[in-house]
Amino acid sequence: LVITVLSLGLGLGLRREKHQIKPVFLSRCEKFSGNNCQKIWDAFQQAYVNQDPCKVPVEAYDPLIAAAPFKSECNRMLFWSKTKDVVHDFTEKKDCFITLEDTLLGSVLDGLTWCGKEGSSDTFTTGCPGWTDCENNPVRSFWNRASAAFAEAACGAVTVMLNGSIATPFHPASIFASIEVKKLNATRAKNLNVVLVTDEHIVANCTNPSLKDLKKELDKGIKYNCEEVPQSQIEACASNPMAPCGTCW
Ligand code: N1C
Repeated sequence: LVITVLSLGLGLGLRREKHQIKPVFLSRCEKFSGNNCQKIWDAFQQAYVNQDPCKVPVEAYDPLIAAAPFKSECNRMLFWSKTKDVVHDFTEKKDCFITLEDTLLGSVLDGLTWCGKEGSSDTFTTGCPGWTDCENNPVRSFWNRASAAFAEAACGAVTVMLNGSIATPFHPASIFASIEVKKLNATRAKNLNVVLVTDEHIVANCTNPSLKDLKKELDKGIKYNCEEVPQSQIEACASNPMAPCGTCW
């Protein structure tokens, strides 16, 4: 009996695991019209299937990015770091900005975990390396590659929401600092507007040393601006359908 229950449980577990991510990927993908989602799935899978899950380089996702490229939305692109919840509350309610999660690839893979295994053609969703377990894991390499491509497409005035409730709003280890800022190109991006989101406990303001570093790292020619904005003001503006985009801060 013990063996039967064990093998039944194992069998169910494995079967569930095998069939989890593809239907989620395809149904999320189908919400964007005019794409061949099966082709995009194939390009996704080839990046990590049958690979050691700690040896998936960022370039493995080049064919995926090519299959579903980001289009430039001048003056509307929004980056973030440690402000995901307030950012997506705002973008869900108001059609002012585009984040990576509003694009096909970003929305399809947001919140998912996946990896392959050497000698297997399956996609696994459990037992995968965590973000810091090894650098070249399939999830981390994807976000690094997608973030680079998204930032390369940025043009006009670019906005970033950073967190004023932490000591280092522009943290060197973040994707925003280590990848996106470096990909902003002055021939396309003209301004970087930092919205420093604050709550009752302001830990960092616009004079924060990490923001001086951000200003220094920008490609020459990109104009820098920083504004401290209470989170309550952003939430109130998001909830007011009459408020035009330019009036939230
Ligand atoms: O490391 P971060 O923030 O600075 O990354 C955020 C930055 C944004 O501007 C996005 O364009 O990089 C992009 N990005 C995502 O869109 C994204 N969606 C989900 C980066 N990471 C993303 N995730 C997950 O959030 C990812 O698995 C990683 O672990 C976090 C990074 O969030 P962060 O540290 O707040």
